Amino acid sequence: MPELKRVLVANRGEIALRIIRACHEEGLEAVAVYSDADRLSPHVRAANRAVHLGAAPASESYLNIPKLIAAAQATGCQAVHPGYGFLSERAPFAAAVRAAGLTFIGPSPEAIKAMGDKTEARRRMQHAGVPIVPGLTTPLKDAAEAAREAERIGFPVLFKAAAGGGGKGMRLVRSKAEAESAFAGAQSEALKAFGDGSVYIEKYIEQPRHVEIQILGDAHGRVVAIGERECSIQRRHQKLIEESPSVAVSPALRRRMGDAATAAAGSVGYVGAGTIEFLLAASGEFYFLEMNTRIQVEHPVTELVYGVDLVREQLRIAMGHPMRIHRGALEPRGHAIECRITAEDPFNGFLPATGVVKYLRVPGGPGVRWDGGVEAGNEITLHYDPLIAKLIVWGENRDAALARLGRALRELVIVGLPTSQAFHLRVLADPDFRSGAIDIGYLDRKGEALLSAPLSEALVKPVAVVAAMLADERRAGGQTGAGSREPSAPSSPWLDTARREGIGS
Ligand code: MV4
Repeated sequence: MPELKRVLVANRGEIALRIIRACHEEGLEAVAVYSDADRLSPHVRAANRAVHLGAAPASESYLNIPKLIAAAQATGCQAVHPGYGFLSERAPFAAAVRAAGLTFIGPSPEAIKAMGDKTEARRRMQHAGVPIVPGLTTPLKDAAEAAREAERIGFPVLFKAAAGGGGKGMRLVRSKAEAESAFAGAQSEALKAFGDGSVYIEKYIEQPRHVEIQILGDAHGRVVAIGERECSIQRRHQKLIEESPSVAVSPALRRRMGDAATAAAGSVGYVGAGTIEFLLAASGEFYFLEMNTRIQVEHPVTELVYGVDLVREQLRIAMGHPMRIHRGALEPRGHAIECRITAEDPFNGFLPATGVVKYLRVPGGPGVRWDGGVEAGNEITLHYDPLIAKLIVWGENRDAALARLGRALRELVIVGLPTSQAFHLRVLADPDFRSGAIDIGYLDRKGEALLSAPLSEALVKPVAVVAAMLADERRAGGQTGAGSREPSAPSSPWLDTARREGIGS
């Protein structure tokens, strides 16, 4: 049984802070790591100790395996938590951590590798009785075979990179005429992106939802499924909004998908937190897509609805504890929704934005959770992903959660750079989103229309946020004398504008 006292958190930003908090609640010390760009980041101060890794580029810092192992050893850590992204799904990292005599807080290198190879994953799922999308479970040999198989399976089909994930090296083919060149395109893109040009073929499922099942496996061979997350609101394979439960999943379907996910994880002897992604077709049929062998960005919606702390469970599982969570005791309660607040300009093609966060007012109150990794004064650069924070709300049902999300999004003020905030408000106002009539094509179809709605926030917003800032300043320190601490009822027309535009309070 590994004795755990101190954990190296091999990540940055909000997930590093999330893991440090879990360590502290579990009675463990946390050691942070940071790059030149993150000297002032909250995760550095939250940890018991912090180790500087090097320059801002990830190759010099958060992706540098020898530096991370050296940091863990120099600070007397017994374990390494990889978070998500960076090295979290690299089997060689998990193996290097083990070889250094440390515990990797996650699955075995073998499980990571098996699930990272998409055709091997499909073979294993087929063997475990998990439904997979019709198609092949081995790579195609050449363009002629690709065209033959496409005809046999029936159009439309998808060519996918075996080493892939995330949509790279993927080609949709609707007719025989396109098949050979699409196969070649997928091959060369896969080779460029992954150093492996292997491509396989699947039947294309039209307008499905992306529904994923959270699982936990312990070191004693037990696996439980902890409900689903609806993740269809995404743009170019980046999720923007996630929720649990999915409006499309009945209790009976939840049980079937949970059983499939449990079998999927069990088939690779999975230990730790993981996610089984499914496509849920309009027909109600579901198909295994991929397994993510890490804690995911959107894990909090599951935590709020199921009353579990997934990161603490990861730590306990790594310590060899048997799972405390039992299948029979897992019932969803209420509804949770997460919005990713990113440094991107939705009005400019979601162009990644840079700059200093000059002012940050975080929403609060009942049912609101803010998982952030940035505070006022921090600079957002292009070195890392654009996630500033996740705003997660809980309500007793979906309507209550939607109302709370609108309220919380209107409390949020970020000054200094464009963010996705205003876009979330527009999605939230959309009747299709509100009714749950969504699929993976939702933002492709609707994104533009949402942005060209009548408001001209691009002009109004700077004025509104300055007004909100001034109001905050006035409330915080601009008044003297007894009795003056009551918040004054703001009567400025600028604040009225700010309110109308959904900025400030
Ligand atoms: C599919 C599909 C439809 N049919 N496979 C996209 C990324 C990769 N992880 C798998 N993806 C898809 N695979 C079949 N057979 C549609 C997608 C897809 C998608 C899946 C989940 C979430 C968003 C998506 C956006 C576009 C396409």
